[in-house]
Amino acid sequence: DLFQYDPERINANENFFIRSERPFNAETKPSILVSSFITPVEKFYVRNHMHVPFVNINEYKLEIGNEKSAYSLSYDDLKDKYQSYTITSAIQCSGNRRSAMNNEEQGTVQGTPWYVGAIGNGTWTGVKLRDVLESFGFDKEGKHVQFIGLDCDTSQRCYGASIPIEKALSDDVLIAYKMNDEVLTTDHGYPLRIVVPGTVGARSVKWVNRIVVSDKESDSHWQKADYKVLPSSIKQPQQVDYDREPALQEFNVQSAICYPASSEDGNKVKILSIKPNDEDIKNQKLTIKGYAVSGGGRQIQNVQISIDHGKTWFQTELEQLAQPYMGAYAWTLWTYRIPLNDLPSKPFDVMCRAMDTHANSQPDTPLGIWNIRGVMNNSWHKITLQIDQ
Ligand code: MTE
Ligand code: MO
Repeated sequence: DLFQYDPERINANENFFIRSERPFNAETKPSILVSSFITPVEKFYVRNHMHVPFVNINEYKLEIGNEKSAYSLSYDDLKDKYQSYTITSAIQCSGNRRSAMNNEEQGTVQGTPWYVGAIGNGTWTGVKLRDVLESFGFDKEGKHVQFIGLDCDTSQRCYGASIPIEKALSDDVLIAYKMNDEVLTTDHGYPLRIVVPGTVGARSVKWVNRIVVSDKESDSHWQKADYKVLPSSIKQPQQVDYDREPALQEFNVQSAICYPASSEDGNKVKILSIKPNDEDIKNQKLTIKGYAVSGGGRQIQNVQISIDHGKTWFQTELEQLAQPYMGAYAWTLWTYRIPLNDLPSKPFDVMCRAMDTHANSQPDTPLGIWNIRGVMNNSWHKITLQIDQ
């Protein structure tokens, strides 16, 4: 049983909408996402393609090399011999919000039907990939750095991904051993995981076993034939010349409404009936909350909401960290309070959209960005509310 080392997941149904048990795929419920700036470990979404691998920490060695030579580091070596750094960064699956890409005109997309919760914001402590590569002299060769996980199927195909050498040698890519100041949990990659901030989650390889500097990208399925935005004309992934399509790296600008939210799976809720809470009644305002984030370290400049399908927009209040230029990897949380008197008595739509500091904004519908794998959906997020007075 390959799954025998999957952990017990306490309160999983309280924290997550579970998309599959084996492998375990679970997204954080929206109201939990906005209840703290740092997503608690046990509430952070989990995206596993296979089982959780068993690791004997006394025998574990991280291999670092190229096609010709390899060195290895034990868990303690890695922690003792290199300086440690902590960064705050969101990790977002490129399939986040995939389910909203399904539409009648263009069809149903393929993959795990995530609502808005395949994202979390954590602090990551580890050593810089660059420092490790430099220490073995691997900083002046190769075009890509590949990461190979310990999770392998019965034909020894292991999870893997790669990033361009420029990103790998940047200041920001970590080989992490802590998440939110705790030792990594097995679901999030114990003992070591790669964290590639600002880049789609698929490149932040968990349970990393080998790091390979190469002229080639990873030849794993998840680099070569998945996590690509295919042309919208492609309705069957088998029809594609995958080598022509680039592997996703940085993600795009994204935002979502997370509160109010239903306790039911957001994918299934057509109209969300709510009663304003005591505080809202006292203030005569309805509180709306959500998150926003952009890729590549671009900071969020503003998040706006509309209740008239985009004719007028209200500026929300942002909670964000002061972060360096092109180093804004943490997400932004936002809040807006709409006067209760301004709200229609019939069901109405609330939409949000974010803009980053490079004026990248979100498309109003998924029509222009539809792709069969349903990745990178960043169209305006919409919920339909009915206020019960
Ligand atoms: N690394 C390994 N070894 N195996 C995996 O299945 N899933 C990837 C990435 N790293 C994966 C992996 C994907 S697609 C995502 S979105 C992130 O891990 C999810 O990280 P999390 O489970 O810690 O939230
Ligand atoms: Mo992912």
